[in-house]
Amino acid sequence: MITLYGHEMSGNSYKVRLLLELLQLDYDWAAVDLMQGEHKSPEYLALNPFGQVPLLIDGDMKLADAQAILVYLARQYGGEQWLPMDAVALAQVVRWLSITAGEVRQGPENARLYHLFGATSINIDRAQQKADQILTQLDKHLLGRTWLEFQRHTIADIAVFPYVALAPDGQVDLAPYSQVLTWIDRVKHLPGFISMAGL
Ligand SMILES: N[C@@H](CCC(=O)N[C@@H](CS)C(=O)NCC(=O)O)C(=O)O
Repeated sequence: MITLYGHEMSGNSYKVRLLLELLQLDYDWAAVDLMQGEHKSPEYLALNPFGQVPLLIDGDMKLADAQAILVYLARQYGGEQWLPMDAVALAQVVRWLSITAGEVRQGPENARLYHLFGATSINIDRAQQKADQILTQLDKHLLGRTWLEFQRHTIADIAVFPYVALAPDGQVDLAPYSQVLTWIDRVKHLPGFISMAGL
């Protein structure tokens, strides 16, 4: 049995839920109350010493980090469609997982943390600038493409989608990025798609 520990407003938790749903897998959802600090409780830290969601347990396997979990689920239950193993193709997908944890986090994800959750330690001007940069690049990349790579959806799309689509929560306007908007709509029409607040 699969159990996903997460928070309903966490885009990182959501991207794992999204893939679980798209793969039509059964799983239990274990809500972790981030607002009450449950993720820093001794019980939760025993599961994930990083004190973060998401965390996935599948039988004896315990794995933290949204991108790592997407890789696991894709290979364990999804196969070539979601994560190809050819050296070049694999690297192309992993590039987007890296961009998600880098540029997307520094940009739209941090802007959302600032505006929606009051994370005032974030430099909002820098987050806005980073958001504009990555959205501009993404828009250019998507021109003439249906999905991020290979003209089919992979975990690259699932990893990048949440914090890009949630950018308006961080007062980042998506209107100038027409290719990005079209791609967001395409992801929302995948069979089995589930939404979250803000999408
Ligand atoms: N690298 C991790 C980051 C996870 C992460 O930042 N989770 C947030 C919620 S979206 C969290 O648990 N924040 C609480 C904290 O870091 O104390 C991933 O991609 O899953």
